[in-house]
Amino acid sequence: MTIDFYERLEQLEQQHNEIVSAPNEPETTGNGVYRRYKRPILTAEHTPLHWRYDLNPATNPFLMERFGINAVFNAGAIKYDGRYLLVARVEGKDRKSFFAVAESPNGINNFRFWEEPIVMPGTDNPDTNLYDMRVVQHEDGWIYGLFCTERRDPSPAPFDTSSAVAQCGIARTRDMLTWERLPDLRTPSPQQRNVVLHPEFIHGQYAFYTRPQDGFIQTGKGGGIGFGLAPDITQAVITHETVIAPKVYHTVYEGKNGLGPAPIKTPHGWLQLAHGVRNTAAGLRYVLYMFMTDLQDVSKVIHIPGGYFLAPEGIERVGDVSNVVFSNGWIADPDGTVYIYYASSDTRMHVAVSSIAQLTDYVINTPEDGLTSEASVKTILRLSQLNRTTQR
Ligand code: M1P
Repeated sequence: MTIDFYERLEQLEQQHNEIVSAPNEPETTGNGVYRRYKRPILTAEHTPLHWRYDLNPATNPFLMERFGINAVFNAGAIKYDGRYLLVARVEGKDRKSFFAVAESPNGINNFRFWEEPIVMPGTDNPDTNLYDMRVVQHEDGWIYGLFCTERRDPSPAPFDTSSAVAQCGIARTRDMLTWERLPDLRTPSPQQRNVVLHPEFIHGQYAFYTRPQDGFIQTGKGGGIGFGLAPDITQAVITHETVIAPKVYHTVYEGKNGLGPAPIKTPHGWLQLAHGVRNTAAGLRYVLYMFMTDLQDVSKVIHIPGGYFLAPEGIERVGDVSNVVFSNGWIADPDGTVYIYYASSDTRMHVAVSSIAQLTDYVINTPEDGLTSEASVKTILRLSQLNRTTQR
């Protein structure tokens, strides 16, 4: 079989261009808290053709894919130089993830990947897999990327090829292009994922939200959101880790509870976005929920609405790991608009748009989870009673 190399190349380029320049529209009504945008904003198809194809007709006469991309998800986010940047987790068909920056002029569409993925320097203990970067502009002047570094567990029997150890990798940059790798965070916990750096010094120290776990999959006695301080980020060691938001029976964070992006400061407190996990007959279900921590004591939860903030819907429910939404990036603009970037089913990225005012209202005024069916009914009765007496 012969193909017309240049005709196929033109088709591929046209298709790619249509995907990255597609318009995006918000859903019509929304829930009053945020509005989802209809199209996914980053997918495997958004990745540049020159990452995937050898574009030389002499060495690739069939113009076949040489390096397949499986998914683009779990992106960190930052507004840099007036541009909306996502540091996406790009996963090859070989299962390995890496980081790559995609940029948009408006935060909701036209996300284009930069020329090359990020070259993340290693440590003495080589990483097998890197993923889920939280990007934060710290008041020390650096932009930090905290991410999960996964390595094979050295302890199990040789035939066990799936046990892994997850730890928090730390890197920093000033230009989003070149990254300096620092030693991994050390904590009292055997495993860490979903570690987030607080943007401000706390008592003159670097403050970390952690997610201690006993095993790679099994949370054991961990699995909630922890907090700890480290005096030096170049040798970050947390000696005292306390759980500030635990897993709670019969809530959306019954199975696991992990922080999403770095918090956003408001006059009322720090807005926090997190993911909660529970087990079902169909497997784990990941949803997003929110809470607020105190301005003076950033480890103190002062408001926590009941239930989920955002759960997978429609196409979001299907993918490599179905029934999952996950967020590790959001951007607050000076006018108060908040762009919430979330991934669905470990496959693609989406955006939902809200504002500081809406999110603050949501977090402060949504009733807490009463933890029983009876309490839920009482909440509805209170609301219903109020509505009967309210003039419209
Ligand atoms: O597959 C769902 C998510 O599972 C892990 O998250 P957590 O540590 O909270 O269970 C991560 O691998 C994450 O990347 C993934 O989206």
